[in-house]
Amino acid sequence: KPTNAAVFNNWGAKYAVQRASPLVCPNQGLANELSILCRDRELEGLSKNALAYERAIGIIKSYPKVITSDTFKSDLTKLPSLGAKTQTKILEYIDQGHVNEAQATLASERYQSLSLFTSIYGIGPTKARQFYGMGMRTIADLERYYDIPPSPDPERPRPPEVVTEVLKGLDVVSGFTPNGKPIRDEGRASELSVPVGIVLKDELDVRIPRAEVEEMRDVVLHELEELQPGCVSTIVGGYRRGKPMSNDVDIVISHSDYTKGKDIIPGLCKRLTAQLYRKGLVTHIMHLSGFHAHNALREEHWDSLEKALTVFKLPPSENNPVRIHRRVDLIFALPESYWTAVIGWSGSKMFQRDLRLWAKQEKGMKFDSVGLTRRHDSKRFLPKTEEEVFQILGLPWIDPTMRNV
Ligand code: TTP
Ligand code: MN
Ligand code: MN
Ligand code: MN
Repeated sequence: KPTNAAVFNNWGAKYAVQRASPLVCPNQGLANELSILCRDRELEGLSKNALAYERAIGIIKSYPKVITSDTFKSDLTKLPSLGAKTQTKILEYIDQGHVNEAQATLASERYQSLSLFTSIYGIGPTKARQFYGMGMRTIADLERYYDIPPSPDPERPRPPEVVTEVLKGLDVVSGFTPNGKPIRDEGRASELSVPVGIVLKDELDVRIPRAEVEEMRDVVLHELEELQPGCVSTIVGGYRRGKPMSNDVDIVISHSDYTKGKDIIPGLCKRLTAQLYRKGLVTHIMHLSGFHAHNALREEHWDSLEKALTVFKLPPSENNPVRIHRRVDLIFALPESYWTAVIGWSGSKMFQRDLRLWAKQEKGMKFDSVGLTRRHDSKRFLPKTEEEVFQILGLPWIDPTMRNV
């Protein structure tokens, strides 16, 4: 179904869900400069400021022409989501092709270290600032802190066989005992996910091409079909928004039988993860719902669906004798939650945030990945397609590839 034509000209609209936002926009350079400032505020824990930048960037991402002094004056100066400070920065960009503060931020030691630390799985802005406050600046500092043997050549990533060796030495808890029983020690796995993230950083930093995303999906679904026939699934996340390269693979899984699915889905997350672990496909479990309740990644667990956030490694093949570790997120939804789960996990983060806001403020409804309900009487909607979710919310259809806000 094609994206509703009206949303291409709706760049001034208040909510991101009313606008088309392509992967690459005509003002991508400006969006990138402002993203540095947004990221900086996030790293510093200034979430309100970060959100203000995110909103401004959102407008720019859906603006269909190159911004000049003239179009800036005629189109953008009156928008409430572009405050005075942001407008000054946009003008700087029009004049000079860069934003002074963004360049200064990029050059600062603090921004560089905080970005580096948060690029590691399991380290968020708060922990990164703590480490910085303790005087740490580099990956080598983190390796010393966590007692991880340093890379043989600090200039180069560890070769895959060295990575495997170091991981063994770390006595990493994968979340399961060797015979596939979940380890009950709450929080233990999340503590351990940081050193795993450090050792695997170089591998996890490598972006995943679409063909490999699909290959990983096929392998996961093959195991799933053996365990539980009749499941349905969609690759969501950046892949579904059309990104040529992804940071991880996100798959929403449900069951084709609407009635039986209610009994089949609960617990399937653990069963499949254990199966993948036994087969050596999943090497680490960073988070498993119901397994450890509290950890540093709390903010990320923004819904109550069963999910496994894992590290995955494809078996070697003829064309690819050496495989590297990849991040795979498996999300399980009851049939009645499938389409809201697919929408929520397709993102972008901003798109799904504004979907919740739109539902609440404009429609008196509650949207999340689990479902769609009317607030005043708690009536639950049971959408049978993705389009139906948009219809119920009174929104024009926007293709996933136009949700890159
Ligand atoms: P991610 O996998 O973190 O991001 P992504 O798939 O958009 O991009 P990539 O992996 O290539 O970096 O999250 C998947 C989707 O889940 C995301 O698009 C939106 C949703 N999501 C949220 O809405 N809030 C969150 O805090 C997270 C972590 C994800
Ligand atoms: Mn993703
Ligand atoms: Mn993910
Ligand atoms: Mn957790």
